[in-house]
Amino acid sequence: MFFSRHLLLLLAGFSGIISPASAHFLELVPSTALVTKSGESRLSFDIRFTHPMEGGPLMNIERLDRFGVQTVDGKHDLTGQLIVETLPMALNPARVQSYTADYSIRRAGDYTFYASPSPYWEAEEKTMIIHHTKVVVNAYGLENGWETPVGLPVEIMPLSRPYGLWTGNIFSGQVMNNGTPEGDAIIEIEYRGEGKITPLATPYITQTIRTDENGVFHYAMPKAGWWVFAALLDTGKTLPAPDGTEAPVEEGGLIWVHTQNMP
Ligand SMILES: [Cu+2]
Repeated sequence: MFFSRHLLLLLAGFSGIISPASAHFLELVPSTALVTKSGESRLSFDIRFTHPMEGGPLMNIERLDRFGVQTVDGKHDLTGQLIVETLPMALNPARVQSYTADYSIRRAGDYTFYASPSPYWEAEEKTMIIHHTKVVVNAYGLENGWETPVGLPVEIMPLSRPYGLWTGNIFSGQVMNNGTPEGDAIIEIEYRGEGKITPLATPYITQTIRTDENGVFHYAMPKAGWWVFAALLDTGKTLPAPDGTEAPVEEGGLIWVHTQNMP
């Protein structure tokens, strides 16, 4: 699907494997998956555009057009909380922007955080990429909203509650394209290995599954940690590329879920 220059450069290091199969994903990862005591209630987010399994390289996020939280009270804009983080980019003398943000949880309930970066020009694919991304943090066990859509242009609706999952659990979701189920969509799945896992071969880096005709998919997560599910759609939109020509837009709906080993 994807032919990523970043990946190829990375793989040149390990055994000359050439593969077209890996992608970048927007990471929206909170400091804790569940808030169970007040000491955990100050969340900090790392918002990065990267390859989660390999833990890099980073790609630039020019700006975040959307960053907020949805609770039982509605949506709250959090773009004022964003702090730009400028980090050196591997394999390139340029520096790239990522973001961090803090958010203090004061009440029990479900907190759905969401972010949409400005379109990213993927030169190798000649595509503009936009990843609408969300993650649900539950506080103090009150379940009141994880199943409520945020209303992102492309969005994965969790059919499994997206927190409190054990390692090995199946995660089920439904892909919505402007509120309508998207059948036969491609879902890419990646574990946030942060470069600590050496994949035996490139197909292990990104898993690919297809939804059924109702946009529904299922995947069993074999390891504890953070997993991303990305529905990547060609919605027929175009945007001007840096050279001014109209380029297709890959619009993604992403959800991050966390798994925990059973003690
Ligand atoms: Cu990349």
